[in-house]
Amino acid sequence: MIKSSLCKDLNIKYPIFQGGMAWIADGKLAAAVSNAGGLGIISAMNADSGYISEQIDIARSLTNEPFGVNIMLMSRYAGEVAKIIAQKKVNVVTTGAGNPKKYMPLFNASHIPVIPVVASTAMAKIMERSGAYAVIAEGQEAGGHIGDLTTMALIPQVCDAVNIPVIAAGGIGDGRGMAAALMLGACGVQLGTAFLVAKECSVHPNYKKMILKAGDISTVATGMRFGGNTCRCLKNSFSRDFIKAEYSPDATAQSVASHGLKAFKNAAVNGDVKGGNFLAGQISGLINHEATAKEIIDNLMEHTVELLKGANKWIE
Ligand code: TUI
Repeated sequence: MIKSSLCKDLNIKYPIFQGGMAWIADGKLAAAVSNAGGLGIISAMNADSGYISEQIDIARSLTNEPFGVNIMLMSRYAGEVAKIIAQKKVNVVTTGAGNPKKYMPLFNASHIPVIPVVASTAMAKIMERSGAYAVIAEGQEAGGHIGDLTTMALIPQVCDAVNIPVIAAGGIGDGRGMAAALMLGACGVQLGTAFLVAKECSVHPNYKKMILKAGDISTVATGMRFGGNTCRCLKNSFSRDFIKAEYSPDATAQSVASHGLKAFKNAAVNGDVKGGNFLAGQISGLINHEATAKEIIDNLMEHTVELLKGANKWIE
């Protein structure tokens, strides 16, 4: 068993979070991860509070364990979603793609721990000052919206910068990644891509097939030219056209910002192999078979413990 303050504070068995993947992480997947001892997370992506309310009810009907909701801060519904989360007393809130400062008083008053995703030490310190319970420090190996630093460089620097728990994300796909993250100073991990192929994940089967087929160099980051909207996804004709459009002389930051949005849903819901934007992390090449959320978590824990127990093989 791994000892982590997260387990006691959040009432979870293992310090493993499932990432709030847009159009993918629903109430059914979150409940399966929570039932397996991790922290399942429902993605609020660009949906309104009605959808989130429904997904919270679905998760509650499938598990008695704690779970969270991820608010995507660029969404125009972020405010109404925050209110529903507070009303329904969801156990944990994570946030992504921005600064959640204006929602912190609401969650602090409702005693809901807030765990923002950060991509820099500066943002981690701002979040600590705003009353965040912990931060998820996410490196650019992750799928979806990403910052500039790698997990290897980001985690120890964030751990030195703040006195709240740090959860590592980005590039973690198995026990080796989890053990390394703990060695870098994190007290838990968040995995997205690895849970995308969970049997309980309702994403379109074409999405799962593409992850299972992917290798080490199958992902690319779009939106790098203007910054602020960089997204990692699988290479396909959508990503090639995106990068071509991005680097065309008449491209602007605005034209690039809105380019990929509709295509997330097209990938996750319709499985449109050519026109979809298949968000995925660099560890896609490590994911080779479908398994239940419980199998994924048990395997992860078993290998992490085995590696950490064997770590003194390096000491003479
Ligand atoms: O949020 C994610 N990944 C996502 S969200 C998403 S849906 C989407 N919809 C519209 C536009 C963009 C995305 C697809 N993938 N990951 C968490 C994450 N947050 N990664 C990096 C960050 C981040 C980056 C900068 C958090 C804070 C931040 O601070 C910027 C600031 O405000 O200074």
